[in-house]
Amino acid sequence: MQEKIVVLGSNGQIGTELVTTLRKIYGDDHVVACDIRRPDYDIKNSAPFEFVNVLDKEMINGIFHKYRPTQVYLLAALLSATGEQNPKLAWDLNMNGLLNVLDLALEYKTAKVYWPSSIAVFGPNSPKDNTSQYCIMDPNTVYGISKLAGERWCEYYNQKYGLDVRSIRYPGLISWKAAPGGGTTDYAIHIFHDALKKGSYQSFLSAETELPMMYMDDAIRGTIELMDAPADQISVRSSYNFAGVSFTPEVLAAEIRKHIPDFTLSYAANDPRQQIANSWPRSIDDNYAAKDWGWKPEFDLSKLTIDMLNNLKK
Ligand code: AKB
Repeated sequence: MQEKIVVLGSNGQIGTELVTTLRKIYGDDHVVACDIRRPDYDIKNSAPFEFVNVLDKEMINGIFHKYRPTQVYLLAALLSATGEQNPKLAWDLNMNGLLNVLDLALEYKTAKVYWPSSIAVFGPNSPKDNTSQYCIMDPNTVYGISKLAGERWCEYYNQKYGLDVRSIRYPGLISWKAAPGGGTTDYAIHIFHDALKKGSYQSFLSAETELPMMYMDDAIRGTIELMDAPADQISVRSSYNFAGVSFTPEVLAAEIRKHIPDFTLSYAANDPRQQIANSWPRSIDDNYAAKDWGWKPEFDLSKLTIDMLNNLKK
C-alpha cells in the first residue's frame, strides 16, 4: 500500500525531525506537514505544507478529504510549563485536538493514528524510580491531566471502534535541530546552547532533580518502530512507557565539562517548573515497549552529549 502520512503540528521540536525522517523513508510527496505556523526550515520548499489549526475541525476535515491519509501523527500540544500559564487553552488544544483527529480518522478509515503522551501522566503519588506501566497516576499539571485523559480516549477508540491508535509516553527530549516548546525538561537543551555560547548556565531546576530524558534520534526511531510494528503485537493501547537515560543537572554539567572544562552551572531559586519536576518520576520501566516491539535506546549520556555539542558547534 502507498502510504500517505499527515503530520499535524509539524513545526515543533518533534515534528521537525519526524517529518524529515518520514520523508526520507516514504518520499517527500507522501508526507504532508501541517502546522498553524509557517515552517522556518526546509519542509516548505521540498514537499506539501498546509496551514492547519487542529481546533478547527472543518479545517482538519479538509486535510483528511484532500489527502486521504493512511497514517496521521498528531503532535500539536501545549507542554507542561506553558500549559500552567494557560490551563484552559492547554486542555482545549490537547483534548479537543485529539478528539477531532480520532473522529476524522474513524470517518475516513485512516489505518493508523499516532499521538504522543508524556511522563507528565505520573504524579506525586506515582513511584519515583523505575516507574512501571501500570501504577498510581495522579498528574497535577493540566498538561499531565490532558495526557492521561487522552490516553484513556486512545484506548477507548481502539477498544470500542477498532481504531489503530498508538502512543508513547515521551520523557524529556533532547535535540539540536528545533527549539523545545515550553516544557519542564527544556533546561537539558538550553544548557548545551549556553555552555557553547557563554561557558555557563543557570538551571531553573535544582542540582539533584533527576528526570527521565531521551535523545531525539532515539525518540524518532522508537516512534517509527512502534508505528511499523504489527498491530497484534501492540498490547498497550493507552500509551507505552519509554525510557532513554536519567540524569540530574549536576550530572549533565559534569558530562559537558569533559568537553568544556571551564563550564560552570548555577541554579535559579523558586522557578515554578521545579514543582512540576518534583511530581515526575526519576526513571521509567519500559519493559512493555521492549517486549512488544523490541524497543532499545542507543544514546546514553556520553553519546548524546558528544552529538549535541558537535552539532551545535556547526
Ligand atoms: C515537558 O517537559 O513538558 C515535556 C514532557 C516531559 O512531556 N518535555
